[in-house]
Amino acid sequence: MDASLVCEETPSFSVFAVMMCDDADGDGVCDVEDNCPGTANGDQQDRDGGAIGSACDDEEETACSGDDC
Ligand SMILES: [Ca+2]
Ligand SMILES: [Ca+2]
Ligand SMILES: [Ca+2]
Repeated sequence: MDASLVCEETPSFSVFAVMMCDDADGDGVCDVEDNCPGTANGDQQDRDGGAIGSACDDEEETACSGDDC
């Protein structure tokens, strides 16, 4: 009788009761929606609109941004 997987325990997800998604940087924005998954930027600011948040957009620092060019 093969019972190797019959009694597989289901782990409790109570720890994730508040955080319903992965949020690596803990800024309250889910990784899948976070434009800077590794940098806390709750405002999700993206000055150049390049889909990468200003907080972690290296190119944004050097890129000329519109009106002030
Ligand atoms: Ca986040
Ligand atoms: Ca973030
Ligand atoms: Ca950007």
